[in-house]
Amino acid sequence: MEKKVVASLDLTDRENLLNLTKKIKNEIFAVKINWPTILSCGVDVISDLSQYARVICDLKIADIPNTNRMIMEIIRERGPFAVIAHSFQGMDSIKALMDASESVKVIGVVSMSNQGASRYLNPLHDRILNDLKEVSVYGIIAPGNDYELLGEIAKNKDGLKIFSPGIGAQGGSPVSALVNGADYVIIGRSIYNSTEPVNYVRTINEEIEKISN
Ligand code: BMP
Repeated sequence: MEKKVVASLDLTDRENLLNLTKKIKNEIFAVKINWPTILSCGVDVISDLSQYARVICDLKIADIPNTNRMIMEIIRERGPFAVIAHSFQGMDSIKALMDASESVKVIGVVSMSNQGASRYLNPLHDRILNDLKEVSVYGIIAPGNDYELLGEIAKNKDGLKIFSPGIGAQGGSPVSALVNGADYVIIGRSIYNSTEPVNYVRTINEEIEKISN
């Protein structure tokens, strides 16, 4: 069965990050890295990690089309699987990323898992999702700790892949997120702060296999 866990390895030490990636790579769909990792380890950490696993660069890119294109050109040379972009800034910016992406997939943020997102971003989820479907991104971000919102988004996702953070440290459960429509669950601290990260992910994979049968 295809693995459903995306390990959000928000580590700032390159050796720790590479070691954990090597240990965990067969148990996960992808590794996600964010600004703390890229700012600490340098942009080439993307190509270093890509030797072992699919890499999702969570840069939440949110700029004008020309700047988005420049960012994508720098990232794509390092061979990641996907890049996460914000969507609220408009589809011209998303299209610029996609035009420059070559084989890199674009994942757009539809709604977020933090509490403050309920004020500005999350009420717009319908409009953002419809626009992202029109430009045919590969995937979207929707919260794995708000099952009602996740379910609403999932109903309308058509062919897009839903990646859901907010699992573990932020209260969501991997199984509940998948049952409510996530295609992949993004899990960070609960994995990399675990004393036995590989066993921890194996246990989650076993729980997921049970609901898939
Ligand atoms: P953790 O499982 O440790 O809470 O990490 C979640 C990861 O997903 C972090 O990298 C965070 O920046 C990211 N994320 C999130 O938590 N909520 C969102 O709505 C979108 C995210 O990208």
